[in-house]
Amino acid sequence: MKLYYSPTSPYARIVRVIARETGLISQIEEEIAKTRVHGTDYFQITPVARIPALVVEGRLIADTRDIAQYFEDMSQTVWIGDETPLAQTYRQVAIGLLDGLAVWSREAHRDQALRSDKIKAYEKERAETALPWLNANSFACREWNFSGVALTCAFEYSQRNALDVDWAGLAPDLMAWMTTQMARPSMQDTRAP
Ligand SMILES: N[C@@H](CCC(=O)N[C@@H](CS)C(=O)NCC(=O)O)C(=O)O
Repeated sequence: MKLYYSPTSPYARIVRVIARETGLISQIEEEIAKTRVHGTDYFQITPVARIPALVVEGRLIADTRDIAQYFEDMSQTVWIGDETPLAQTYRQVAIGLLDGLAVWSREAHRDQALRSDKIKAYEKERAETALPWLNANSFACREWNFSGVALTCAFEYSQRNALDVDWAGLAPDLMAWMTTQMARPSMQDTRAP
């Protein structure tokens, strides 16, 4: 199977980490996809040209969560599993936080004249609201599962893109836990250069 990614995408990193943790990486060819370029050949792989995308025997899986679910099924390990209602909400908030950070980063990297302070401020508010919630609920959900991987990737992504969020102040317990996860070989192996 072939996994399309970009070295800086936090979404791709989630499934690249899980691929390594499960050992499935030995069956996966990873290829850097050319996104956000007019006329890119990548549209022939996936009609929405987003990463990550996994192609297995001609079948396209074009969503992070669904790729993780596929890896779970293939490896008989649990990354999403049968979630409790709280664990499900936790995952949704974790990914919602990451979605907001991605918008914020994209905004921050646009041409200076096009950047919107309003959008950046709103995304900062979203992150600053999500983090205390994630911290408060982490007693039940702090696990090296899909949400845990997503949050750790989201943290490193926000650091790399210099997004001004006080993770340690807003989510101290979560931060302490993530710090130990960042040392995992799967995280080191997928860290953006
Ligand atoms: N909902 C998608 C989001 C993936 C996503 O937004 N990926 C970004 C990279 S971080 C992307 O492909 N961007 C290229 C583009 O927007 O054209 C998922 O969960 O897989």
